[in-house]
Amino acid sequence: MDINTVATTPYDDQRPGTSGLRKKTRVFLEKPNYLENFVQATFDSLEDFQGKTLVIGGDGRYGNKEATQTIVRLAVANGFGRVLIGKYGLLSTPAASCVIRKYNAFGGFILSASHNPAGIDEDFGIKYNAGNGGPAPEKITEAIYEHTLKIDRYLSCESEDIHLEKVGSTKIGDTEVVVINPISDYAQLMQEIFDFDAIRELFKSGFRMCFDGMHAITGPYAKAILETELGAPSGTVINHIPRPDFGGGHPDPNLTYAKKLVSIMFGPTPPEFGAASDGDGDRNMILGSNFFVTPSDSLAILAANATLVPGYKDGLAGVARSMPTSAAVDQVAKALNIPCFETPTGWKFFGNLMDAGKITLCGEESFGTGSDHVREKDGLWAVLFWLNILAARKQSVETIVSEHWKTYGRNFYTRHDFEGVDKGRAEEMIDNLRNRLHTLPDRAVGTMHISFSDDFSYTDPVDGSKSSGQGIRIQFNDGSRIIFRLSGTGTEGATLRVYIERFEADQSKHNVETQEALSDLIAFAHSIADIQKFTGRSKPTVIT
Ligand code: VG1
Ligand code: CO
Repeated sequence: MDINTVATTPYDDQRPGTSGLRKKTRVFLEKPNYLENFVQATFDSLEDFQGKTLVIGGDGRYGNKEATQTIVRLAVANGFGRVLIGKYGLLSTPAASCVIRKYNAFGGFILSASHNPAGIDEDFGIKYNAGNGGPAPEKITEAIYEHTLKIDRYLSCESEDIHLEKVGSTKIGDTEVVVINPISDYAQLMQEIFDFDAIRELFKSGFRMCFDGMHAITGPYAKAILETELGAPSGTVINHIPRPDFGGGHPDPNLTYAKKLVSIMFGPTPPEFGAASDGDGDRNMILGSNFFVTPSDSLAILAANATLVPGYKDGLAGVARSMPTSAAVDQVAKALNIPCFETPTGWKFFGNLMDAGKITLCGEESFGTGSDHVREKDGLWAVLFWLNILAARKQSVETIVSEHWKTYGRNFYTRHDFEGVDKGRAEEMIDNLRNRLHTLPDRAVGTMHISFSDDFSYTDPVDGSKSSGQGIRIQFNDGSRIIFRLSGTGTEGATLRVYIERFEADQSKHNVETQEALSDLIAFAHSIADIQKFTGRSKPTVIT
């Protein structure tokens, strides 16, 4: 088999963002060698992978299969010994992480733009995960970017397309290419962690739930695990067939985009439990009957109830949350007397902490929760965790949450997104705020005052690497916080995210509506950052 060295020219726009390289699908299709350059630049940043295993899988979006075939050819030409591919080119993000770990792979590519819409006019993405199953750390993503700026050739080979529809193994040159069942390894891992018997009993007793696959990757996983394995009635999983355009929807599991699920859970006869996941299966939204669980609260509740789950019965080594995530889990860590780490946004920062055994659970406010069972956030895992708790406590979702607030206090929390704003102006706004940070401390807002403000930077406690410019924080003396940062996952313009939090210990004040409970802080955020002046918007596009 001949290996070809193909001449190419570099692009200057391939720096991986919060979660890999995301662009309009047409950019991948129309810019010559756009995907090849990124994949070769990744290989060029890595060492000693000859003869080793590479995993490839994606969320099934438009372009997934073709990209898989291209990557196989590059992997063969670059000397990988084995390539593992999910059937049809599919693997949810957490399943890819599971497969990389289980088969001791060198690393893997995940083809996904997560919750971003899919299709020829929407988004595509690719992300490299390392041998621990987690997103490549900044050291590697920066090296990849450096290589994309100077690449002048890539290696490929001429070979027939792989039959992605059939589980089995073939050889191309010296490389073994194996198409695997994308569900079974992941399903087995879930069975090892959770009390499947208790959850089976729960469904047998008449407990009902609705899971929204949003026409993305988790549909088949949820069908196999919830319905076939755990005995939930057929029809429990809705929108379960993955489509290349995600059914024209926006597979972002929140109150705005998971419309069908929300109409069922807030309708006249809702089931006891509702959940949804995103395009690539790593996010989760948790609902009770007529009740929404904030992701930050969900993380805290999983931590507080972890010992009810067989996989965590011996307790937690520690927990971590991204900086803008509410401090609800900090309260639980304090009570459990375990460490709590605060990392920059994005899953890549949790990996080192898990590899070093410092944390067991972690999460983000953006509907991401996970543990050291893999090195990605995991949507269905979070749903099973909740089911395990519900089976053990035999209480409603709402009761579990309000009892949690009673014990630990409530962290009122909201995120306001200003989508599609002008990038230059949004950056100016952040710069302007950064330059005024030193003037803020001691400033009074109502009965509170600002105790400190900074531009968050993080030093990894394991390898000492430093990440700066991770978000403007304004902290008040009562624990309230306002955070400003720009999204790193968009493909058009900029998205400004404003995160607002207030701690309330007084139980009699726990039932106030969230936006109302935070209204003074919201108003202050608008005035201190001059949001209207810089973005032209007086109101956010999405409120979570
Ligand atoms: C967003 C979220 C972040 C998450 C990232 C990837 O990033 O805020 O918490 O880790 O998406 O999630 P940003 O930079 O747009 O705020 V996923 O499910 O899109 O891989
Ligand atoms: Co995702």
